[in-house]
Amino acid sequence: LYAPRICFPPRDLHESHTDSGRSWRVTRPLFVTRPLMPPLEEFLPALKAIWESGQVTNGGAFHQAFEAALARYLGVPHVSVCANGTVGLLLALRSLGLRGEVITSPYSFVATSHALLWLGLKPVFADIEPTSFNLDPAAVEAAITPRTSAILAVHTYGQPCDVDGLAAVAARHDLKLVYDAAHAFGVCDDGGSILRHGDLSVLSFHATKVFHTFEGGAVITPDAATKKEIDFLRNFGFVDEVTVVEAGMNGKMDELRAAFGVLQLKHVDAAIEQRRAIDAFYRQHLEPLDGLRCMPLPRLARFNFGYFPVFFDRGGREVRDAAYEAMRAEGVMVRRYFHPLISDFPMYAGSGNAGSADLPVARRCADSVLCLPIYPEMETSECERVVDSLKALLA
Ligand code: T4K
Repeated sequence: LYAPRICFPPRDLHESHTDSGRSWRVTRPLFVTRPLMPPLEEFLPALKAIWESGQVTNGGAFHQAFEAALARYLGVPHVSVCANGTVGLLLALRSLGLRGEVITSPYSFVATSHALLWLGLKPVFADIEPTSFNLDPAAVEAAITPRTSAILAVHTYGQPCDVDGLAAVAARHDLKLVYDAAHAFGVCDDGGSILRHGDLSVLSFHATKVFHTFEGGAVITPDAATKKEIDFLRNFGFVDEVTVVEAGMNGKMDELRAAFGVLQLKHVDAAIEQRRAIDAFYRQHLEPLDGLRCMPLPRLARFNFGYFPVFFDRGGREVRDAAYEAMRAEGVMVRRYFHPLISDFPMYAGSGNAGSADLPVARRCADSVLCLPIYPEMETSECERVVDSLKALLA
């Protein structure tokens, strides 16, 4: 069912019985997302240039151009692009020289906390707020111990965290503050990009994101010196041919993906507008439904409409899971982002607050959430199919 759209039809189609049980209805599966793919012809000149130059990685012309264009687009001073969002998290956390415990969200993709484990840091989970799905600053403050060195917060579904609340907690306890902004490409509050908050922010450019480079990511840094540090870490710690100043890794982005990123920047605004229309369609038809709650639309200077989570507030996990199974059986490939909670995975058993009793809001969200398909090329008939499927379930 994950076959890409270009597959020969039989693998790309979903079949289900009609009421009679004798004939077949053939429909295309609706994935939770589809990557934004600009016209191939527009990418060919870049491919030709890469072929001709022979510079395919290690900070070539497209890499330079992408970093500059991205910083301009996002309205941030410095950007270091990298291999993927997970590597971006590793580079960012490592650059801060953290020790001991880091307070983070259990309601996220596993990469958030995995980055901490990879660096030998101990995740301590704190509960989230019920409407933003982001770390609750009061819960964060309650989880601080003498061993805490940082907060790793997530702008879940692109909704900004309580950045002032978290900054105040970090300042009171002298903690570093890093944002996993994997979902927050292009999101702006009244002061500009939300990526300016905290010590560092990290984007993901995975194929499933609003803006993608197949795989990719970026660390947003506040000044040139910090960018330099991230860039050393990204390239084995090399300053020049004979000077290595850090135990760096290979976290680089190659020329193909950088060139694709430059092209994507030209198309992403139109894609976000298409997403906005789908978001509005869903809200119009789903908000009146009894038993279902849409994520509140954040009041922001700019949002990216990357996800459309709905919550089954009545009946608990059984009701949500039944809806998940029923919709997928019809080819509506909803996802449960984020269930299970990260704190439920076995490698987090020794982490702080891993017991569900300490994380009631996160638990409730994980038990009730379904993320609906949303992507730029989604047609109105496909949105109707999702809405009809939900209405039938709730009737
Ligand atoms: N922090 C947060 C908060 C994150 O959400 C993520 C990643 C990260 C950090 C780490 O960033 P990266 O290191 O990944 O850059 C997906 C993504 O793999 C993952 O990047 C993302 N978060 C997470 C929320 O979702 P899956 O397991 O749901 O992916 P998958 O392959 O099931 O794809 C979902 C649907 O998208 C498919 O049903 C079909 C469609 N799809 C997917 C791919 C890969 C396509 O149409 N084409 C494709 O090439 O994790």
